[in-house]
Formats: sequence, structure tokens, C-alpha cells
Amino acid sequence: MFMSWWKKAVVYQVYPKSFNDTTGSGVGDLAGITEKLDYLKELGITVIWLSPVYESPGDDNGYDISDYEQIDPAFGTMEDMEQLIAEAKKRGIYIVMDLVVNHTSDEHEWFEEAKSSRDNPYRDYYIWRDPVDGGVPNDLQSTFGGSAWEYSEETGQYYLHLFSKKQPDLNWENPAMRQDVYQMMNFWLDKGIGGFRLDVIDLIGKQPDQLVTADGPKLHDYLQEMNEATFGHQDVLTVGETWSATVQNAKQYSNPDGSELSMVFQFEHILLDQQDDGEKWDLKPLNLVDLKRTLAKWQTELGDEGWNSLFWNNHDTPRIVSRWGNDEEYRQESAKLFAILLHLMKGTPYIYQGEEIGMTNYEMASLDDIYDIESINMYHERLAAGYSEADILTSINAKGRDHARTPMQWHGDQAHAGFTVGQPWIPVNDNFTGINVAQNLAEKNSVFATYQQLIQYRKDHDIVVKGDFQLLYPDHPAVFAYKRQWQDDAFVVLANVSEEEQTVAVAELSLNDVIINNYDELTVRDGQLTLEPYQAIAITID
Ligand code: TEU
Repeated sequence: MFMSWWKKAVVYQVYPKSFNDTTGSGVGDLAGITEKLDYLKELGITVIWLSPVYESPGDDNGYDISDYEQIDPAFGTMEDMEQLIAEAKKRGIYIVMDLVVNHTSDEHEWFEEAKSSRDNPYRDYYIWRDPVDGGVPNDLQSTFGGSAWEYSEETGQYYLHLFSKKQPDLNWENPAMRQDVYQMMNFWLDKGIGGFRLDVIDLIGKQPDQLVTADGPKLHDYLQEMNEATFGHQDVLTVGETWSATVQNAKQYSNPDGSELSMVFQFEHILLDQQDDGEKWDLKPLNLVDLKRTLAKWQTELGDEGWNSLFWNNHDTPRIVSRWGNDEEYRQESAKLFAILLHLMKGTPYIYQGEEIGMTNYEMASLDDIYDIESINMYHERLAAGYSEADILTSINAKGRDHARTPMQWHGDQAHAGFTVGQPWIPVNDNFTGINVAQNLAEKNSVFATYQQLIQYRKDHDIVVKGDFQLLYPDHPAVFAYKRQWQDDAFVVLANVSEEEQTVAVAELSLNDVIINNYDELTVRDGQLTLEPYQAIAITID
């Protein structure tokens, strides 16, 4: 049976600003990515998801685009981009661009035109409303704090911004705007890119007057139209960022008939360590049983009616080893455990830069250490609302987006971890002397080696891509275990997500050959398997 290439792919996300600087500017660049392609090839990945490199004033690190068809000079030139695409292709790697079309920058020409007068042809590219009772049109809130409406003096109306006020929302009801977006997408497809990651795509069908943001009534119509006008005719990978995705609508997004997207990112597991009715800043310890149930639900219920994306990390989340592992005593063990758990599931795995060497969160001691707009806005908002600074910092240290954005740690014996010869735009994590690429490459049992082995195993064994999934010991509070089965092949993954030794009965499993083990030993006695702290193993079974 024909199988889309992206079902076998492993994707690596590059956040260009923090990856590799070749000019000494303190900001990573495109040439820096090209320089590291051999490293990525050695890891084994076949796709790079490139966070935005388009021209941008940088209010939200490139997620505020002022020109979709230009490269931001901080990252290089269009020639650098073309070279990256070509050099990657030589190594069997596709470049997936980040498509941010829910909003633009307020410095985009469309917005500059739109705000200039009510009858400007670009006015309806954005969403404008009259004041109500001399104030905002309604209670819609921005993800980055405060009202989602900003008053525009020139024309006496408010415009909508679901993110920062420098990120006005595009009006998808406007067919002319949609055609311009499709044209821009084709401009990039013509350059030979491998697809798109579609930023907050579940918001484009919004109905602001009804306070509807995600999953608006025309969302899927727009996606089908976009598909038809652009990537639908090409063999590319498309992945939607959909915070609101449910198994049900994920089947529609990733329908195997190809009418919408290849797959979506669902975030149900990412939301498990926050209070039910709170924001991400309202912390709650992770309950492992919930995590197992959530991921197992996505594994089994999408079935053959859709396709999963698998991830622990991206540029908006804290580092997994610090978040749900132990980044001190068991850093390597827990980093490998999360790799093993994720990479042997069904779906397309995504690795976020630095995850493959077990990079950790860093400590933010005051506002001076915080760079991200979301955290900064929240800090001021909560301080004004009466929260203590200590509480605010606890939340930011747990969940802030800067953790993912500290520079990639290449070398332990070079200034700024070899990321730049200049002053990095955000400090390098102090622990780079012990956690870096050079040391990972030199060590046989490194975190990197584990990722490499898992990626290779997926390439060599159809069972990883195609096999059925079954959760084992669903109620065990510390052991995350599952079985995969494809035709005559089967294996189990058994992982102890805790600092205490755990024992599970395995007599019925008839364990065979070890596929991977993050410890040297494997202890089975009288049908009981003992798992050391953060031990994770995969074993074939009869
Ligand atoms: O993220 C969507 C989004 O909603 C995030 O702001 C998210 O809620 C938050 O970071 C959770 O911690 C996308 C991009 O991934 C993000 O980097 C952008 O800031 C945002 O869209 C706006 O484009």
C-alpha cells in the first residue's frame, strides 16, 4: 500500500534565533543552520521545521511577519535560504516553513495600508469594530494578556489582535486576502520547500462578535480551499498547530483523503500540569496516569482515520527533562526515557533543538532574566493583580517560553557554548560545560546516541510506523508501558517515570530481544521486571 513519506519522517525543529550564529551578531542565522546540516544528518532526521525567518520587527521573535517574501536581514538573505533548501535536500532533508497567517505584524504593508483609512482596499484584510460605549467592542482577551482589541487613532475603530497588539489578526472572511496568502504560499512551494507548519491555524475561522476564536464554523472550508489552491497538489508535509484539537476534529484535519493537512499538533498532554480552569501559569503536578490515558487515547482513537504528531517540546514549552523528568540526578536517564516513550509510538515524532542532548531549563531570578513577551506581560499583569513576585517567578520558571530559547549548546570549552563569538541575545545556560553537542558525540551512551538509535530503528522497522498501540498497566502510577504489534512482530516499551525502583509482572509478556535500554542492566526475576529510576526499555515479544 502507498504510504506518504511523512509518516516515516522524523522532524527536527530549529528556532533560528538560538541555533547557530556565523556572523557574531549574537543571533543565529540561516548560514548557521546550513553549517550544522551534517550534524542533523548524523542524528538521522529527515525534515527541519524552521521557525519563522521572514522579515519581522521581532515583537514575538518572528511570529509577527512584516514581509512574507523576504528573509529578515538578521537571519541572512534569500540566497542563504535557497542554499539551505538545496544543501538540506542533498542530505535527504526537507525544509518545512512556519506559516503564520492568523495574523501579520502591524508593520506589514497590508496593515499600514489598512489602518490609514476606512476605505483603503486593504482595510478588510484585518478585523475592525466600532467602539462600544466609548470602549472596547467586547471582552475578547489576548493570549499575551489584556484586551484583544486595540484602538487605532487614525480611523477611530478598534482592530483585533489575539496575540500582541503588534500582531493584528487577518480577516479570513475576505477572499482577496485569502488569495494573497495562497499566492505567497505558492511562492515558497516553488522554491522547493517540504511543507508548512501552520501557526495557530485553528483560529482562522474566528467569529469575534460571538466571542468564538478556535474552531469557527468556516475553519475547515478555509483549510480545504487553501489545500486546493496550494500544497494539495504537492507531496509535502503539513502540520497544523491546533491547541483546541480533539480526536474528533483531528480526524477531519488529517483525513487520509488529503483534503486538509497531513497532521496536527494536539496539546491535551501539554495542558495536564495546569489547573483545570486556569491558565498555563496556574501550576498543578503532573499525574502520570492522566498522561498515559491522554496519549493512549490519541494513539488508539485516531486509528487509520488520521495521523498523530508526537512531541514533548517546542519553542513555546519548557524542556521536557526539567518539566516531567529529573534534570539533576537522573538527567540523562530521564531525557532518554522520554525519547524512548515518544519515538516508539505511532505518528511522526518532532524533536526540538537541544532535546537530543538533554538540554534543561534555566533559572530566571528576576524580570531581568526574562525575554519573552508572553512572560513579561504576564509578570506585569499578575503583579498588578496582587500576586507576589515569588509566585510569578515560580510560574515562569515552570512554564516560561524562554527555557526553550536559550542558545543551542554546541561546545563545552568555547565561550557561549560555541553558539556565537559575539554577545548572545539571550544568555547561554550555565550548564553548557557539561551538556553540549561535542560531549554527546564523543560519548557512546549519550542522549544523542539514544535519539540516533531510535530514529534508525523507526527507519528499519515498519512496526514503529504501522503497528497497533495498546496501553499496558493503565492504572500503574509510575510505570508507562505499551505494546506495539504489526503482523507477526511485536514489542513492548516499559518505562519507570519516577525516582523509585518499580517492579512489574512480565511473565505473560515473554520478553525476547532488547531493542533499547537506557541502563546497562535488565533485571527479570520470577516473572518480575525491576525498573531502576527512570529506566526505560523496549523489548521484542513473542
Ligand atoms: O503559539 C500559539 C499560542 O497560543 C502560544 O502563544 C501558546 O498559547 C503559548 O505560547 C503557550 O505557552 C504560536 C507560536 O507557536 C508562538 O510562538 C507564537 O507566539 C504565537 O503562535 C503567535 O504567533
